[in-house]
Amino acid sequence: MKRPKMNILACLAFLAAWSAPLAQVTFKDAFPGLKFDRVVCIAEMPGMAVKTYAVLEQHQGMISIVQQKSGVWTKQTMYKFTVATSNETGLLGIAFHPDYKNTRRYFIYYNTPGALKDVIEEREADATLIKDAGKAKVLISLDDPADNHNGGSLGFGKDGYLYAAIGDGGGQNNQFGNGQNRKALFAKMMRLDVDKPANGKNYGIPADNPFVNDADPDVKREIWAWGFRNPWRWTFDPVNGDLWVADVGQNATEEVDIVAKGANYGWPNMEGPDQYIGTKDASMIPPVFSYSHSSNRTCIIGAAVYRGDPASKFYGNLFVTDENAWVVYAIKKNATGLASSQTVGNLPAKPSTMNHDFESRILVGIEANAQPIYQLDGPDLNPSPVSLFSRELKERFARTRFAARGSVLPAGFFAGASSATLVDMNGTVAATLTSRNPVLGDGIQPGLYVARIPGSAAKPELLVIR
Ligand SMILES: [Ca+2]
Repeated sequence: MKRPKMNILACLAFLAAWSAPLAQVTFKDAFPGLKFDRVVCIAEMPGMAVKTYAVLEQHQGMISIVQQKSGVWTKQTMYKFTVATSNETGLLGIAFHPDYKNTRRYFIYYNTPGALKDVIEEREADATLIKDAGKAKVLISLDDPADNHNGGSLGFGKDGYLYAAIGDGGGQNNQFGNGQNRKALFAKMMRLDVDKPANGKNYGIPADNPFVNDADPDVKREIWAWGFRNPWRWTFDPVNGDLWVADVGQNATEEVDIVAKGANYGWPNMEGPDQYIGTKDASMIPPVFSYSHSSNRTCIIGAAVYRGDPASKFYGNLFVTDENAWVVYAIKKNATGLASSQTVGNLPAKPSTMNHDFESRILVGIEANAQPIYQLDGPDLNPSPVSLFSRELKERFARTRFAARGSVLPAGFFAGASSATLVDMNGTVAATLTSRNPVLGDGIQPGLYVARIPGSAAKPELLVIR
């Protein structure tokens, strides 16, 4: 058959498409039918009977509850605060107590209207867990000298302590002198024990915080790490507990830090890895990743870690984006530092936060009113079928394994037993495996199975066959 001739324009278009980097991630509406105003946090709530998110709408001062009912996403109000509403202020962070189901305790960070304060507050939900009960205790309240650089994320570490980051006070060029001042809570990552209040405060200081024994009594015992400019969004890796901070830079460089106990990340002596104001000291920790201001890239927005499918090339990657360029970065570290960084796509709208849920969906809030929440999508971003934090699942299953159809079952699967049954999600025995290393044949459809050793008291495993 004679091939049709390709004209020169078609040829050029073909070559352009072939040579342009293909976006590795695309985007979809995470909650079809719902719209939100200036979303700064999308937090999945622990211990809930159905999958539930708390979405913070910054200037509305709103905690919105998002749940799926009969296949339809619904939105209702948990609580509406009166907050400051200039650009960087508002309702900025939320974290749920690790045992939220029983304690009903949650924590928020917001800015007050009028005389500007940065407030971290403990609140309580009612028995429904999705309505505020009207009980509040202030943990931290700082008079804030300027309405920018307020940090904002809150989160609980695997150690059960509450972490909170606040920016350098604001203005520009560290004008309030907080960056390297350990007698101020501005420009710091704090670590608080919310279960053991002490010294007349509604929180305690963990005994292993880095400066609890500092000779200077004015050095703040709350400090976990220091030298930040505006740690607007940050997150924990749900698997290894790494604390990733996206710290917004001044005029030249944006940075990502992996935060260690007692470490100094350098602001304002450093901006990114470079000397800025004053002396760059060898004790100051350079970022694990940074990028220069160019091509509209001016303000880093984090931060979410993908821990869905262990076979994915993005497993363990941190995702961040830029407020003005909308480009999405995937960043991976190794034991010594940055292993790789790449741009993997471009958002369809101006971002204000990226968050991961318990199944490693990467969600993006948009800095405008009446917007969807986006979800990063693509063949390498499948959500985990197992909630990484779900206490219930961890209690019921020994572990989760992934296997491709046609592959050999992972070593050790039988744990010394001679057979195992695979039960599908309808409760039907899909297969009985009887050899030590059976091949997962075509008779077993891709899906999620409970794998159990007959007669064994051992916890069953979850097996995901792709
Ligand atoms: Ca401020």
